[in-house]
Amino acid sequence: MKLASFRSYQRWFLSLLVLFSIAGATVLLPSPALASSSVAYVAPSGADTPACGSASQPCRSIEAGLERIVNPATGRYAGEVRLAAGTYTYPSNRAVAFIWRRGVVTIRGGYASSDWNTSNPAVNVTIIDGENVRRGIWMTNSTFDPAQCLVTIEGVTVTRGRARSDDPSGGGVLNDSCTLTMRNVTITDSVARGQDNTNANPATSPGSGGGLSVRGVPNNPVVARLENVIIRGNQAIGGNDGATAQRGGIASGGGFFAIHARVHASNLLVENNVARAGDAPGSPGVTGGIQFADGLGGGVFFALMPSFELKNVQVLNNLAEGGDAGAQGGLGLGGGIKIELSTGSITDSIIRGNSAKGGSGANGGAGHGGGLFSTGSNVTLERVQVLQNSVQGVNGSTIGGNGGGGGIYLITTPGAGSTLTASNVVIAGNSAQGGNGTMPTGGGLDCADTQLTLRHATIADNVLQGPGAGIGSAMRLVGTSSSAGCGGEISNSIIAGHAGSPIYANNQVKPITIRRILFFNNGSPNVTTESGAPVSEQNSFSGNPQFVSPGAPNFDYHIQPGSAAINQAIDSTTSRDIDGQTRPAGAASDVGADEYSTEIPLTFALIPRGMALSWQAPPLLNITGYRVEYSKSAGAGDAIQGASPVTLPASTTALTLSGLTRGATYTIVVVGLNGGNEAGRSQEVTLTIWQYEVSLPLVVR
Ligand SMILES: [Ca+2]
Ligand SMILES: [Ca+2]
Repeated sequence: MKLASFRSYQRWFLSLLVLFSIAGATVLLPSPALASSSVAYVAPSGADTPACGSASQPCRSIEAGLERIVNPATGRYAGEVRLAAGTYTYPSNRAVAFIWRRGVVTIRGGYASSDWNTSNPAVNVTIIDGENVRRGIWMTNSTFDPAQCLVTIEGVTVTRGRARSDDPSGGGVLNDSCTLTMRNVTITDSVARGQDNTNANPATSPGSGGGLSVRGVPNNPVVARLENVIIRGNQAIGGNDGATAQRGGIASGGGFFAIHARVHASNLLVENNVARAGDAPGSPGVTGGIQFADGLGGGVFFALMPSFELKNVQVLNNLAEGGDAGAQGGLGLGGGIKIELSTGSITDSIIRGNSAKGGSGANGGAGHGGGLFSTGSNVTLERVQVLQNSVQGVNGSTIGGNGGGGGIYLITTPGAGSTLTASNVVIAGNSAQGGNGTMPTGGGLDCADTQLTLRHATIADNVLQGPGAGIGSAMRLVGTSSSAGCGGEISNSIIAGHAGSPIYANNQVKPITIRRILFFNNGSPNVTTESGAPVSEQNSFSGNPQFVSPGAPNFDYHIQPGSAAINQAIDSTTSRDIDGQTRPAGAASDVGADEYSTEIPLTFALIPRGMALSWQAPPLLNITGYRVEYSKSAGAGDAIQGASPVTLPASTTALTLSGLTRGATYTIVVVGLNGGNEAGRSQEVTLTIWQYEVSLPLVVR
């Protein structure tokens, strides 16, 4: 069978090069001496006078505050701007806060004019408002050396930002080559929109990073650390082309765009963002035979990233949509996340409700990778749920677009490897819909030309929709040539609730082992292969996995005590499950993402003369309270919090034990109670309190 969906994925590269029309401030000054440091105060009640900036005489604008922290000897920033609650604007064509002098600068909101010492942004809401005409924050660094420019942004909400039309990237916040730390920040309702073209021009302006754009340069990647950041309701929009032109502009990263960057994000919410390519009504929609007007990464778009690390990230309800054209509708790729030529990991995260949709045209645009689209990248997923995402190839008057990889789509690009290594993942409730004349593929996962390692996965209730029958309702595994193919291992997993044969493999795949899978409530056979496909199905079995609450609205794929999955894994080397519970519990590991266990997952860290404990309630158990028990070495004292055991209500899942004896050893266990009875317990941990206090807590799992 012909697999028309593989057309020209390599063309992505062309789109990126045009992004580097960076208008950096080119002020030639001596290299920074980051010696002195100062604080400038800014409040809505202040005034931009020559003497402003003190706590008693705050400035009114962030711009004025920034100028007060410039070290006159170097011309560099060396200090901190504190913002009192309120809304900040600035009549500039650049940004409300334009950070261009390099050096070291912190902008921190959340203060009250009556208390400049404690930032509490939840109470003292501090808004940077671009008024739909300018960026909120723009950092630029003419040296492109991230070590020359260190920026911290804390405790602010950036809203209604607009990227400039000469560089439509980073509507809310744009960072070019500054080392960035962003903490307790919300970026919302901002837009990066490419310029419209009115004549034939293949360089129709793309829009990228509606909320946030982080750009390094080749061989000098920028570092961005995001903690407790919300990116919500932003848009990257490609410019429109006219009827005689070739195509609309590409859109990438509706919420968050990063290129040549090392991104470390924890507690990041990326929600309701849109990457929507430009339209070219009446036009081919194609340049050079390959370039479509594509929407790439509705929530997040990463390209050429040496590393990324996403932890506790939620990517929810984002949309990537191709542009409309007369002939060829654009592609929608990566409704939640699109990753290109990058290496990194996503852990303890949820990718849910995202959508990738083609644009309309005589040939309808295709949609691939509703939750995640990865090309030419090395990606690790650990404890990730990919739920309820969708792809949609749209109908066309000639032919519709393909729809593939409702949850995840994997492919490579010439010269690059592609791997996905995933364990303890749930891929459920995703859908792939194709346009007229096409077959939807890979309801949960579509793997092309990628080395796939999938262990302890639960793949359930994914669907194929469209006028044509689809293939691979759970997953499709294909090669596109004799030298490239999806290959690898799928093991100790559950595949359940799929119409039709759940797994399809064509005859150009690399060797694939499908080992020890619990198949339940799917069509048959378990695996459909083209003749000659090197696919080995081993030790399959069947039985009811007894999920707790599968499908909408709960998508709870924990297994119950009677599950057929329990203790059925063979040769598992995965040490924890999706809850962080230890594998194996009982006689052997369970297949699928969940290990049925009464263990209370416990995390702890030493602090001076004590330890900080936190734990999660295990699934299924009706916990009514906790008892923290500890024993101690001879001569050691009790914690200030009380002698063992310390009893706590069910709503409390953290405890700091302090006032412990230096050098003494304590052994701790957390017991979960149901009424008076033990329902579960943590593993025991034994810790020796520091004899000498050190500044950095050692975190041990
Ligand atoms: Ca077990
Ligand atoms: Ca579990």
